[in-house]
Amino acid sequence: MKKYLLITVILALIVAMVIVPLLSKKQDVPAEEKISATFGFKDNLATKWDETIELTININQEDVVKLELIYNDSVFQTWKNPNGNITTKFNAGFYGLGTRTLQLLSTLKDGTTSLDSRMVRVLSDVVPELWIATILNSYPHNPTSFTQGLEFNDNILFEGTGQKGQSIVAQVNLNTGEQTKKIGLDGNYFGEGITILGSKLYQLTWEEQKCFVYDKKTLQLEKDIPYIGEGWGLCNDGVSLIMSNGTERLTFRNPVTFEIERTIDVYSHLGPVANLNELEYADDLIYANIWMTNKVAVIDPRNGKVLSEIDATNLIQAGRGSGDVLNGIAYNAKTNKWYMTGKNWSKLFEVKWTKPTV
Ligand SMILES: [Ca+2]
Repeated sequence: MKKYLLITVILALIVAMVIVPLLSKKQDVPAEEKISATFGFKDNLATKWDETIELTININQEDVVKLELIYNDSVFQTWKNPNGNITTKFNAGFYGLGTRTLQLLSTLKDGTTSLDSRMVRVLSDVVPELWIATILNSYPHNPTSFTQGLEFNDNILFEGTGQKGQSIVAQVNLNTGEQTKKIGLDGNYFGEGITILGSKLYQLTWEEQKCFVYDKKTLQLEKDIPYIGEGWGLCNDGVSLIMSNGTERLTFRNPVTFEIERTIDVYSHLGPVANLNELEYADDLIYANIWMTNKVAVIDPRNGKVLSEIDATNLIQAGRGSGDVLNGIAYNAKTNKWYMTGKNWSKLFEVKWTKPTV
């Protein structure tokens, strides 16, 4: 009997010392933080440019002494001792198109605060018109040119190309496709967009974070300017350089210092238009190749709204051959003519835009 009693006591001790503490051990998960005031809508919010919406705010505790509505890090509205739920009018287009943060900061009597934070996506109020690119004339294009920038200046065609070891910037004879003057980049650089402003030709690099500045007549390299991030397409409005980086964002830069002056986020009525690549500026509009598509977005430079979308599928069938994607759009202001090509295409086209017949 004593033996069984001993075993029973040992088992009881094991249960008391090991199993019970294990079962009763407090969970390490902190108590759920209570948010004193919350937005009435679920998850995040999508709204349109210039659309005024009604926000409902739920007050979840009685001792809230201050409530602040914060949009894009600025306090838009403040309530003291809010009583009951609140409804307020709000226009998210204040900072233009794009994705921003909307927050409710509530302060309790004892000074503790809590935050309800959401994302707001402001879409364009414009449904883009659909245009079709049709071919007017066909010219030879060097199929070894991995086109990254295409621009006319004083009736001369300039082209910048990519790929490490093959990147160049060149003056090109439109009729023959011959590169009449060219400069090759060091093999460490992958050339991207080009544009000409004043007497300078600017050429971006993809990941090397350097913009090369040349004399536009001699193509002699004068200097390079560092920048942060990727470089894709480049154009200018006569004052600022306008640069794409593969997202929906276009950055306006000072041509001397390369400092950022402003940015716009490019949106249609459906959402952001990303992968913006080669650019062209004409008649107060920005034209942007959309990488990996047959499309060009026509953008209002003031606010990033996509006004039209050009379908260039006709060009793919006629000129791509074994080449890569459509990329390269240039306007000749002297002749009022438009040109497009693609990476390693054997043809470059004079084009016009037409609206499709229904
Ligand atoms: Ca261009």
